[in-house]
Amino acid sequence: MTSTPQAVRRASRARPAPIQPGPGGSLLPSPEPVRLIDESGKPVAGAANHVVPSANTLRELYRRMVIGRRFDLQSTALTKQGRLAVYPSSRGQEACQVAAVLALRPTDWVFPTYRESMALVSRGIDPVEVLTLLRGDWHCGYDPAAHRTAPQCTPLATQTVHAAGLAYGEAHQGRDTVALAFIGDGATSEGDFHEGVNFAAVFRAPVVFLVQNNRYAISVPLSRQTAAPSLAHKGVGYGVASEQVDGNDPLAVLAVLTRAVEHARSGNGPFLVEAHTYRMEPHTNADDATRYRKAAEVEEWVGRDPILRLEAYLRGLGALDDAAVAAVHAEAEAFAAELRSRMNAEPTVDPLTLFDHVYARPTPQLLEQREQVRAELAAARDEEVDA
Ligand SMILES: Cc1ncc(C[n+]2csc(CCOP(=O)(O)OP(=O)(O)O)c2C)c(N)n1
Ligand SMILES: [Mg+2]
Repeated sequence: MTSTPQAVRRASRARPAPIQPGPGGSLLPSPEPVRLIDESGKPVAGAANHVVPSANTLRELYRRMVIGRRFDLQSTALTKQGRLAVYPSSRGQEACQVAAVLALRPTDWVFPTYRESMALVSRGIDPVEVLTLLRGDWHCGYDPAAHRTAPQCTPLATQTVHAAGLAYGEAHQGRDTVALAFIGDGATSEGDFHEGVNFAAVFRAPVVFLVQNNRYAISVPLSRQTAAPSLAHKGVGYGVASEQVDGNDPLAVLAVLTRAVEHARSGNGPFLVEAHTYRMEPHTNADDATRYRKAAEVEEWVGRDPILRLEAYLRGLGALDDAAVAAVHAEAEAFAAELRSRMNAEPTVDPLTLFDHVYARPTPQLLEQREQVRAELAAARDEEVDA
């Protein structure tokens, strides 16, 4: 079903119409995650009801995934050099991070968690701005309105409610914007996830909920998180069409997300996608994952590397050769080198800005505290001069 923005607007005002089933004709996800290529990059039989993205689109997906991984590696290194306070890596989740961005229009909105730095870089946001919060600053670094990207959300699942509200508001004003909310497997146990998905379903808000099931919520494995047959199955209880996909199959992730975005944009209400993937690194640089998982398990997932998989597929197609691969890697190296040198420059931070933008009219207490900090800074400067 396709609707004009006016129709979406009318539908959102009227009594909720019956929920439309998803692409498979049912609200339930496929019994097995959708796959278009296997672990060696060979096309899988029986995937005919999914549209394989064009070679051009897949080459761009590959390029952004390689740059994304290099960015991720560089960011982890920056924590070791004391340039970042903390970094949650998404190495191994490149297919989800980049395909989500490619499935959207620049006018759509993204609601990321702390783990989505790679997706944000892929969306074209300056990497230094993306890392601002993780560097320890008090703001998110980039302009959310200009990039149509909400600040990276640390309180689990709260971004699902923000996404539902924004999507509902956009539809109400006659625009066909889609909001995509990233969320982790663990965060689907949060009350806010229930509220966000339920609100979006009842008011038919055009939201795509992308659950990256990377098997862990810090040290808590999926087996201790839910008794549901899959996280995608949670959709049916809310009347939300859902699908599960092999999150390390870049073709499948892009194909499924493209359909999910179309579903939402066409006025059919929200869509829930569960991408089965794996967190290759510890939760953050501050975590020791060897305390709760075996090296053999990590090794098994190394063999499912989404980048190598896409590369093998594109080579098989004749759409990628050694020279093209080398060019992409050279571009990724240059990207990391520039990021390194910009992040190694000493930041100039005025501590007094901490007090700006808290209230339109600062409270007397805040003014008092500001004055206290200002006096302390002035005294410290005087001491430096005397020394
Ligand atoms: C409301 C809330 N409770 C607890 C935390 C602490 N916390 C931070 S990350 C995390 C695990 C989240 O796991 P998951 O949703 O699977 O996302 P992942 O980190 O694996 O991407 C927890 C419990 C938090 N940030 N917010
Ligand atoms: Mg997780």
